[in-house]
Order: sequence, then C-alpha cells, then structure tokens
Amino acid sequence: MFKYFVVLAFVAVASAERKAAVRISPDGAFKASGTVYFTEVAGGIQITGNLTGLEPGLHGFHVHAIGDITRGCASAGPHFNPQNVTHGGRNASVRHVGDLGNVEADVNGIAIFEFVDSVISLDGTNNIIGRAVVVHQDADDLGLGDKSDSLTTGHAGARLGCGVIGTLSSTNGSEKQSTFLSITLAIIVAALRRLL
Ligand SMILES: *[C@@H]1O[C@H](CO)[C@@H](O)[C@H](O)[C@H]1NC(C)=O
Ligand SMILES: *[C@@H]1O[C@H](CO)[C@@H](O)[C@H](O)[C@H]1NC(C)=O
Ligand SMILES: *[C@@H]1O[C@H](CO)[C@@H](O)[C@H](O)[C@H]1NC(C)=O
Ligand SMILES: *[C@@H]1O[C@H](CO)[C@@H](O)[C@H](O)[C@H]1NC(C)=O
Ligand SMILES: [Cu+2]
Ligand SMILES: [Zn+2]
Repeated sequence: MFKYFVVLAFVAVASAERKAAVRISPDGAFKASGTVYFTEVAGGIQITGNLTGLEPGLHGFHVHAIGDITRGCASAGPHFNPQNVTHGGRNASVRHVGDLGNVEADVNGIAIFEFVDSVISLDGTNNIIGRAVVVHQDADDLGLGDKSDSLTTGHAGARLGCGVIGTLSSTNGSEKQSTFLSITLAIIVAALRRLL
C-alpha cells in the first residue's frame, strides 16, 4: 500500500511543475518553424527545442517582450528586458532576461537543443508566458561585437520565425503547493497506518 502512495506522490508532484511551450512559425518568406518547451527544473527552466528550416550555423534565440505576432515577428517588440539593462549572452552577468544566446543548426538546417537557463521564469517578474520567442537569421554576438546594435540585439539580424509562449500547466503556484502538501500528508498517513 505504502509504495503505491509514494509512486502516486511522485507522479502528482512531477506533473504539478510549471510547463510552457511555443510553436515557432515562419515570418514572411522565411522557413523557420518548430517547437520549444519550457519546464521548471531544479536549476531554473529547461529549454528543449526542435527547429527546422534554418541555414546551418548559429542563430540568435531570444524571448521578446510583446506576445503579439499579428504583424509577423516585427510586432513582438524588443528583447524582454524588465531590468532595463544592456544585451548579453545567456551566461553573462548583465543580460536581458530574454537573452538565450544562440541555437545551432546542422547541415540540414535543423537545430535540436536542450539547456537550462537560471534567469527566465514561468512566474514572477521574469515570467515569459504570454511573450514571444524569436529565432534570427544571424548569430547573436552576445553583446561582444562592435556593431551599433551589439548591446541592444546582439546584431542577430532578421526575424526568421516566432511564436507566443503559452502555459501547459493546469494549476498555478498556490495549487501546486497545496497539491504537494496534501500528498505529503497522504504519505505520512499511509506510513503511520503501516506501522500501527
Ligand atoms: C524535429 O522536428 C521534425 C519536423 O517536425 C521531425 O521530423 C523530427 O523527428 C524532430 N526531431 C526530434 C529529435 O524531435
Ligand atoms: C533604460 O535605460 C536607458 C539607458 O540607460 C535610459 O535612457 C532609459 O531612460 C531607461 N528606461 C527606463 C524605462 O528606465
Ligand atoms: C553556459 O554555461 C554552461 C555551464 O557552465 C555551459 O555548459 C554552456 O556551454 C554555456 N553556454 C554558453 C552559450 O556559453
Ligand atoms: C491560484 O489558484 C488559487 C486556487 O484556485 C486561487 O485562489 C489563487 O487566486 C490563484 N492565484 C493566482 C495568482 O492566480
Ligand atoms: Cu531576438
Ligand atoms: Zn537582448
């Protein structure tokens, strides 16, 4: 009996983690498309993506501030930057919240990637839900270039594709916490029953 409660608890807690996803669609004549998932993990947000229709090589990859793609990727606004600081790489101490660096496409134009970012979030000030993901034509210079837009956009060029990030979670933070508490309680009760 006890072991079933434990299994049930792990399943419930795992499925209570916040998740979000975005479907990337091509802008205009470009071909970039695919999906990106965002999942809460211990060190931050795990980002898992599969993009196709790119030129081989590095492509700037950012969360932009506005979840509006009604006029293509142009209406997604600038990089998501709630602290109003300069552009940087994803490991830089000074960066926009939305600065996720580059993704790399192989010879077939496919970028499969997975990394954890400790700055973006699925709640609070750095919440990316409802904002846009944009993949660019050129490499993001991570703010280290000498171009006039290195410290605002990383000189990453045209917007090849984009989409609006939506939640995949059916619960919000407080529900998650109460689910966790009630499951912990269930485990304790089950353990006590077993002892008595
Ligand atoms: C990536 O997406 C393409 C196109 O939808 C699909 O054919 C391919 O299997 C996917 N690759 C992975 C590793 O998910
Ligand atoms: C953001 O920073 C720039 C450059 O320091 C400054 O000119 C601008 O007024 C700031 N904007 C806001 C909203 O604080
Ligand atoms: C960021 O740092 C991590 C951990 O040190 C490293 O694995 C990763 O390659 C770095 N990413 C970039 C884009 O520099
Ligand atoms: C989260 O859900 C709980 C329970 O449904 C609700 O009381 C609370 O207002 C919600 N919080 C937010 C921030 O939406
Ligand atoms: Cu961008
Ligand atoms: Zn930026």
